[in-house]
Amino acid sequence: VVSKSGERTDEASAFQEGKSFFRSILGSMEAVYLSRNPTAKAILELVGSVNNDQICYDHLAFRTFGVNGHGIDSLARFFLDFGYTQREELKFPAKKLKALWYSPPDVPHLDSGSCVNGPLPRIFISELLVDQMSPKTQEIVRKYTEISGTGNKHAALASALGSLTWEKPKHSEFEELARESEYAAWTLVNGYAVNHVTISAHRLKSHLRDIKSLDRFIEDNGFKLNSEGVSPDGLLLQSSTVADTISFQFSDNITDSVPCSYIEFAERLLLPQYKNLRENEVKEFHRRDGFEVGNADKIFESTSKDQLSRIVA
Ligand code: OOG
Ligand code: NI
Repeated sequence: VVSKSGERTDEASAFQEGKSFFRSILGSMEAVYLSRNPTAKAILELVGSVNNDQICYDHLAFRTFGVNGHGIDSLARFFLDFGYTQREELKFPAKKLKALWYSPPDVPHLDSGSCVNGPLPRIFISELLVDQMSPKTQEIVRKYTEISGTGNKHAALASALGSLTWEKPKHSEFEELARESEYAAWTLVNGYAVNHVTISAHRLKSHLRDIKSLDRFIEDNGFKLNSEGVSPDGLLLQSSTVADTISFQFSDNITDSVPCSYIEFAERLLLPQYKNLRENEVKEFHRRDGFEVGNADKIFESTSKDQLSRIVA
């Protein structure tokens, strides 16, 4: 197996043998996501059904608690082990969050795969800056990450199984976190589960390959979008649905609905220096890469109460 730079890599062969171990794990993470989020599942099926299209994932996203080794690094290790490269950091001071994104290894993929069997996705991992939270919130987050013990070393496994690495919290603890940070409350009940997958609009073959058409198609089919954003350079266009909710049984036997995951759409336009390429010459690296704080700031709110109540209302 030969990479773009022309060398033979072990890394590449780790992805070549049929359905690789790495892809199996991504597949388990995706299966958890699809089983808990009927909207995401329906949208993936719907978009894929137009001209029998293949879906490429632009990225998968995860949330973590940035405290005592339970933050971004706990999950990033898995992706780094399989050849991903750490890229830029994004800061969200008002939400007390930071994020890092990771680009996939340059491995050839068989053109026949869809979703986790398509081109490897970017990975976006964020963390709550726990030290900056109120004492009450810190106390709850520290309690559960301590209960987790060395669970942080098995973050990818937890994500693939759909298990929390800590015990279920009390309802009042969830509510307490939700008052200060929807992100914290989400992470307490969802742990390392996939927060969203993102459909790569420009890699669709149907007319949905521009995000405006895709957004309209999603809304015409009865789904609500939460946000639409364009990066300042105009080259990264993103939109997302409102998260599904799931019934969650708390440790004190109270059952309540909690936000689960949503689905996102991204269109990456050609970088200016490549805009005269013919369509069949265009590769992903000719397009705008990375993420954008302004877009992300709104996308984070896809799991927030205000958004969820919009669907119920
Ligand atoms: C992540 C929100 C940001 C993006 O693509 O910029 C994001 C989250 O909700 O955890 O997904
Ligand atoms: Ni995203």
